[in-house]
Amino acid sequence: MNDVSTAQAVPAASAGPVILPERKPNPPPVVLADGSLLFRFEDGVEESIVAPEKRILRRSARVVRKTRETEIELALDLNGAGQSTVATGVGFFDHMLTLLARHSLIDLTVEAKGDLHIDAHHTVEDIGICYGKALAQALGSKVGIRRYGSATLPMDETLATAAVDLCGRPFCVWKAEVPLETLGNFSSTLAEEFWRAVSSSGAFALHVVVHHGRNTHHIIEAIFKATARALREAVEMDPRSPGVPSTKGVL
Ligand SMILES: [Mn+2]
Repeated sequence: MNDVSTAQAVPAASAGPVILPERKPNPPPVVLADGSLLFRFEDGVEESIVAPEKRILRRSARVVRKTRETEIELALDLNGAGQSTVATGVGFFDHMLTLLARHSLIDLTVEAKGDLHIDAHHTVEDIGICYGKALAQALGSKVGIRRYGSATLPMDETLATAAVDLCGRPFCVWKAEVPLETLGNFSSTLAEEFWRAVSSSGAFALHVVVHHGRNTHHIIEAIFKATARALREAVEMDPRSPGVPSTKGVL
């Protein structure tokens, strides 16, 4: 789908940037009772984000996004314990999101109603957009984080590597041969769609390499688990390095 608003980081108060939509909402954003800003766009897309000064928990974020294709409410907490409540209507994807939370220790709540009568494409991609936005929002100014993370992870016959750099620039390199197969109502091609959407709206570099593997379920699961482990490392606070982890001073 093409109605994706590209996110832009705008420096703001202590809790870090609010990721504002790039295009102009119409009418102007409204402030909701809980302090969230609600943006409405002419094509029917609605997005709401929690203003930093209203955030109760640091390093957490909530994104609500409505289009004619999907309605998604997603919240995450970087200081989590790996807990999740996930209901997307796509069983295999629920399985992947649950283990993403578990192995990244990023708590995750997702409630999605998508146009599954067509297929799972819009639902999976739009959840990726929301996950990326929430990640960027929760990271804020990125002071004190490790920034880089990588993991090589075996799952039976499959070996996958994921590496991330939370650098503020979107880039996704996908070197994975995933057999064409539909797992429940999840097409195996959607794994790449999801991670491309996450890295793009989260503005970070993600490299995924599958060294070898045969079973489609194992290959996709190894990718999600490796990326979860890489993210866990990258978002973690580094006690030896208190500032922004960049020689530029800004990420
Ligand atoms: Mn499994």
